[in-house]
Amino acid sequence: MAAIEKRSRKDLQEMDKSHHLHPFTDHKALHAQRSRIISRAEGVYIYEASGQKILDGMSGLWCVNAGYGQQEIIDAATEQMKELPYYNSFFQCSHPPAIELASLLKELSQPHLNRVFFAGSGSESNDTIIRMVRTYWDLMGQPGRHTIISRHNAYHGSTVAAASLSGMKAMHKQSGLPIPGIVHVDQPYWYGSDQSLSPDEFGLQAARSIEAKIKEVGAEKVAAFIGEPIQGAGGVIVPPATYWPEVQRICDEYGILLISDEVITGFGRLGEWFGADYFSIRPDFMPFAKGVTSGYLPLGGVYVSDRVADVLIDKGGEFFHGYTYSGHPASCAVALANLKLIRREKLVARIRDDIGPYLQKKWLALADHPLVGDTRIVGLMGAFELVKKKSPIERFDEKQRAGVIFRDHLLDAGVCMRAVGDTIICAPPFILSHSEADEMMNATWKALDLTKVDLAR
Ligand code: PXG
Repeated sequence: MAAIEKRSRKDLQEMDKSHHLHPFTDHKALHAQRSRIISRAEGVYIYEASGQKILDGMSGLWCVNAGYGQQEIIDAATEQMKELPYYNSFFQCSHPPAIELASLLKELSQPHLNRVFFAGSGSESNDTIIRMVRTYWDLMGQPGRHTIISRHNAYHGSTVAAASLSGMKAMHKQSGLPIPGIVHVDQPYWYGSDQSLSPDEFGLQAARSIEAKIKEVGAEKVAAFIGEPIQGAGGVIVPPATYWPEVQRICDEYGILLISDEVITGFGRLGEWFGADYFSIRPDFMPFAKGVTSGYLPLGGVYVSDRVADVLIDKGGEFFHGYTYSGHPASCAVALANLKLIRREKLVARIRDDIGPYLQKKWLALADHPLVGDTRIVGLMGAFELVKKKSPIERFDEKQRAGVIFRDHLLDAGVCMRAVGDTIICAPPFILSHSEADEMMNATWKALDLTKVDLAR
């Protein structure tokens, strides 16, 4: 018997409304409209239960990098579930998929990142890092070093600890976050600044806000700095070229651990295997999730540098931390199939040399539209900002909901992107063809024109 019953769209919406609480959702608003029911997907397209075909410009939630319907990933899950659907890696046990995956992950990353710890999600991975960072400094005889510096408007997840690392005001306001020992500094968002500095000067200034915070807190109390190479959920904030080298210098100078959150940028999205490679930084930790399995099953994890792992292993004794699903066999088998596919098909180089530059040219040309203020894109991770006036910049009133109007027109035109306020963000699957990129951009121009008409009313 099928596990999922065949039901009408209307019935599904009714049941959804009655019993299902959604993540990051205003339920009253949702119930007034009803949910979109996504019932199947293939390639770069998702299908709504009404039959509408939608080009998925967000790869699900920044994760379905290999695209939908990849048979070898599906087969890997099926085979592994038959062989060993679950076993743990506590209590001196291990299993082939986790072992194989840890070894493959090592091959893909920088030489000093030799070990991984598995989790179930990006949020869990960042929780793990907080535990490891603080344990590391305790073992180093510096138990006062527990403060972690993050950035305003960062997103590092939604558990109590990961939401504390995140720099989202609205999240902090609910439930009394951040927890103690986590502080925030400026984000490297040049377009959102008063633009009195050049991007390069601004990048240095943003990095030096970390140094100022270290001095304010006291260097002997600061354990680590965490940042997304390019901020994703915050609106695809691409830092000026001067930013990351200066952050690396500061971390080195004060002996602070550097955490590069690769949950979105990991496994190829920027046209390099990791954001740390793209920006030439040398992190002590890299949390990952999403693209490691292309979202086919949940899996997260943490790359741990030799600097930290050697101390934890040699001096740490038992590390009292782990998850039931750390290194879940089916998830690891799916990750192996997914990463082997991405490597065999050379999809990362394809982003760097082919579809990335192809999309970039068209994406940057959006700046010619009267509503588009800033355009930015690296690899297959792009954003543009809707503005009322370009120079000097005048933004739309929040109540006009320009971003939402655009997003809805775009959806009607058969393409899905996300609106973060009036910033429109896009992260399509790595298999996007040239003609699918054209389709995406044609719909974008059409939706921009319709948005302009609406906003002029
Ligand atoms: N770090 C980063 C950089 C992320 O983008 C997480 C950690 C947390 O991962 P999990 O697997 O716990 O969700 C994320 C997640 C959005 C959106 O609206 C972004 C994420 C999750 C949900 C929504 O852009 N990123």
